[in-house]
Amino acid sequence: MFWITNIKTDSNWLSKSLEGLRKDGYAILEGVLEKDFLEQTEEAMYKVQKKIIQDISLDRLERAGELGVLRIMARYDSFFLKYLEIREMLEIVDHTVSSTAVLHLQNGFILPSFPVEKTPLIFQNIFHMDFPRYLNGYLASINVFFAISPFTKENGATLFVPGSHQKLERPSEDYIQSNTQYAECNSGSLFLFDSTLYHAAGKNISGKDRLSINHQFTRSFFKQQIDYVRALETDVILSQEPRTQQLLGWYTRVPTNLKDYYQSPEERLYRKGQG
Ligand SMILES: O=C(O)CCC(=O)C(=O)O
Ligand SMILES: [Fe+2]
Repeated sequence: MFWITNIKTDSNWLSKSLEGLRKDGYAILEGVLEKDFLEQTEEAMYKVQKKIIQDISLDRLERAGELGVLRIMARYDSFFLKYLEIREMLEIVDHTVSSTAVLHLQNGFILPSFPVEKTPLIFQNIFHMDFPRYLNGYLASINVFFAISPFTKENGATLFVPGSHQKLERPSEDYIQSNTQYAECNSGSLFLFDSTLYHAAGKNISGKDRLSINHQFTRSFFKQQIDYVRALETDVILSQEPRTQQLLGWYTRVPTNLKDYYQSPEERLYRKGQG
């Protein structure tokens, strides 16, 4: 069974995706993002890419051995915080890592095209888990990956191994080779997966960039990869929806002094029930 459905035509999209996630470690939902939102995203991603290159330099980015990864995009353009308001994504988060979950990371990808057989082998395109810990089947982390470009075999649609999630051992290379699937889908789709699922970027040989945005959400007591509360301006965080603040880690801050520690419950930096 290939778990793919369209939220516009399937009123059972949520239960189906949760079933896919549990049984095979993934589900694909089409029809989540509208055309104008996709266009805004594309424009904003290229602008952020320029700013990151200015900030960090191409040389340093190349030395990091990544392919078109845009980290902390929201620091360069708060437009990307709008993703944290997408209803379908929030419903999925609520039903998996809970309504108190935090954003572990939000990364954009402008995956470049290479001539056939010329794609460098790096972390992104070697099979891996994004949450490399097996906790006796406990679901600690999920990924929500948006296809901003259509995802095709030619442009490097994410590859994944169905059923490889929540396993103590890495599957053999033979098993990976013979069971790999492509997350082929229309632009505006969401590829949901258990972060212990083995996956990798495909090879883009289409001649055009493949754009996408990955989100990883964890239970609130895992450390974020990026401390978004410190990465973003406080004003920007305070002007967000309470749920966005929650996801950014506003209610899971760690006190540094006794005044903060002894705050009244509603003013505390770390709120009760963050489990
Ligand atoms: O770009 C993709 O399709 C996957 C990238 C990935 O898995 C990662 O960067 O962790
Ligand atoms: Fe990954």
